[in-house]
Amino acid sequence: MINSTISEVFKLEPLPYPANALEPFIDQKTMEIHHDKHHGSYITNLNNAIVESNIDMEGKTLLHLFKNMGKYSSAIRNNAGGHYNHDFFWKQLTPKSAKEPAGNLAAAIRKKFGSFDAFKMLFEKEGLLRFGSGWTWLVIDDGNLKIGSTPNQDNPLMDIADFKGYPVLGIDVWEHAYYLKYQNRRAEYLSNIWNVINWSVVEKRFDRY
Ligand code: MN3
Repeated sequence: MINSTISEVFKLEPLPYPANALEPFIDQKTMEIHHDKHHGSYITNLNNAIVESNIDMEGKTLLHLFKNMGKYSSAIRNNAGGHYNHDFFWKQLTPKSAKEPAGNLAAAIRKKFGSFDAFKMLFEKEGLLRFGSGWTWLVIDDGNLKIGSTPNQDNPLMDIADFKGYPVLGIDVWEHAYYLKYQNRRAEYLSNIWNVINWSVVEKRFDRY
């Protein structure tokens, strides 16, 4: 049962590496503002919206909200998505990237897209096609790998998403993710992001599916 005296349902976890660890590909200032301010605000606003909407979160995860998102307000949609997506994003980045996937995921990518390079090209293209703010995803849907994108803070787990599936890789293409270093050059941000992907995290997501 929701207790209105509980002011924190969700909390901001620290980054799993120092804020400057992903330089030169993602700069320290961007990481600090993006994590502390943007992600922090999504969590504060989500906790407030849960109380205001009187949603019973006892024993429930964000997945419960995503499966029923059609019933909730845009504040819940934007901020629950914002919290989940950013948590997902930080955890799949690392300064010690293997630069390409291995194991089952590597084999599945080759089978579906022909090669890892062909996959990267399609993924970057999808990221450029997303007009305005949103996310680009690699998902598994019914056993198939698919590339797609969602607007704003939507994600493929939401019942109302126009692109659905189980996410294994998700890249933030909001300007706040790259503007300080790359300004309008989203293509350059996307081509550089491969230098900091934690493929072992992405592989584990794939293998868990
Ligand atoms: Mn963001």
